Amino acid sequence: MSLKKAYEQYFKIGTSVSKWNMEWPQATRELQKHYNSITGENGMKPMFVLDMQENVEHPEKYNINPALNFDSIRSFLKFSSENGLGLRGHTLVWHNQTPLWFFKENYSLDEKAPWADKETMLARMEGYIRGVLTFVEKECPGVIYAWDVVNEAMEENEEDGWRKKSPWYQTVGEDFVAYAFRFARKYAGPGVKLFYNDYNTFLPKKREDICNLILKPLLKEGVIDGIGMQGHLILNDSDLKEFEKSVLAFGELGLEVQVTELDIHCNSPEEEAMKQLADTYAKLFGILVDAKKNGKANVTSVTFWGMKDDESWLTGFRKEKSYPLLFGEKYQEKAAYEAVMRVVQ
Ligand code: 9MR
Repeated sequence: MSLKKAYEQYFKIGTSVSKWNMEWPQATRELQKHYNSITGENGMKPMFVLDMQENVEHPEKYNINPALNFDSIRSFLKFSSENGLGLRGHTLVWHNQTPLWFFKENYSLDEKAPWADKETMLARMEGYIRGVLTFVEKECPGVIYAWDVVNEAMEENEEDGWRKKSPWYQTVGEDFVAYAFRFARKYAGPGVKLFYNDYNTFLPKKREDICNLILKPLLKEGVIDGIGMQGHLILNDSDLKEFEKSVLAFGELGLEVQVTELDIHCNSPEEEAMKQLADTYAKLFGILVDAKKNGKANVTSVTFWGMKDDESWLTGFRKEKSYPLLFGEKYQEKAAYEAVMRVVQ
């Protein structure tokens, strides 16, 4: 049995992958066995696609149509199509992992240089989205089934609404989100689903803000298909009742719901902690399966953020060793794996 087979009738099962994962035969075998979707953990973000040298050296030439380099994206497309995996595109418009010079007048490397004006930034945004979406459609049509068009436009602190420090917000204003989705709709291939993706989407105020400020206006324009609930949770801390409320609230809007970056931070590998982790995963998958089965939310994929514990970003981020996933260092199945399988068996 495997994850993707067990969940076949409910939703796709995915994982984030690094460029190294795609080069290791054992990782490839695991990917073929358990998953039918992958997300580039880093390699498809603007910092890997914007051609710094070209843009910075020839700003007059590229000022409103940035030079792009598709090598990294190409490797994900090739790997996905060779291994029969769907690919989630992550991500087009984000405040992070997009170089600061991209937002500056004449692509200046000087941190104190003025921002480019709104008109210029909208042209750059359209040029970027057009470039990426037309490339992937020409190179490997149909492989990318969903794009995180905008990532994390809401504030980290749930009280604050819009993430006002984002260079996108600074240069364009809050309608940067609507523009991004309009451009994505204009250039995306047929059937490609457009997502808004964010973390802590289970917090009540953040859920409300996302619904009112982002999802409803975009739905009205017909330019959005789904919401990505990242799902970076913390063991014994994140509230699964609230998580379920969000799944249902987003589902009720008629959007597809995808869990796009699932992991549950847990700082101990001891049996008791691993049992708690397993229980939490079982509850979470129970919520998702129930919502899908009973038509309460159209959950279409669930993606883990990492293939195995020792590769998780969380150890660096939390500054303590984390054991947040279903597989251990040698891809051995943990109690959490068994628990997730039991939900549907
Ligand atoms: O896992 C990614 C890590 O390797 C990068 O250093 C980090 C940089 O911000 O981004 C991580 O992935 C993030 C994802 O792209 C968006 N949501 C939050 C994820 C964890 O930070």
